[in-house]
Amino acid sequence: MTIVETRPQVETHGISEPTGSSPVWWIALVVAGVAMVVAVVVFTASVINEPKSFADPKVPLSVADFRVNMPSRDLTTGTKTLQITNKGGVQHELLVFHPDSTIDPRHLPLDADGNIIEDAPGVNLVSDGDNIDPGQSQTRDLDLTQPGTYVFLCNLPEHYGQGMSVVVTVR
Ligand SMILES: [Cu+2]
Repeated sequence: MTIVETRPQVETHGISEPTGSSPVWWIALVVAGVAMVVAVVVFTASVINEPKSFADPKVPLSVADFRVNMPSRDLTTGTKTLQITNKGGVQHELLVFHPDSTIDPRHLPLDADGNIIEDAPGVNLVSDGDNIDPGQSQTRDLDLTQPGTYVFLCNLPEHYGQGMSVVVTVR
């Protein structure tokens, strides 16, 4: 009898000790909880505010094998000066299209070889330039006063199909 009674007493002490210090744990939990809520609110606010449009009138960008690298996929409206550098090992060009709502900007109309039909209805080529040799640059103005969706791409044979395009939102 005495041995059986002693064992539950020891176990009860073991449980009651942490319960006795529970105010400290509660404060720690509340502080941690508040910190988490603050962190989530700050993070959410930063995500909501993050897509700031690139507002500089000078837009530095590069073409490479086989990518178009923009400083941002969001640009403000206005007249821009494109500063294009060919960082690849072969010639590239930079075309800009302003497709209308009947065209999927990610799937511009293609010919049988997989190149964009530049004069297809609705694709609206708005800027063209000479081919750019590797390591060379080209500067030209681009009218982006109309908000909407634009596609920056290279349409040298098979380059579009290899991923040389970026869809850009102007607002
Ligand atoms: Cu190219």
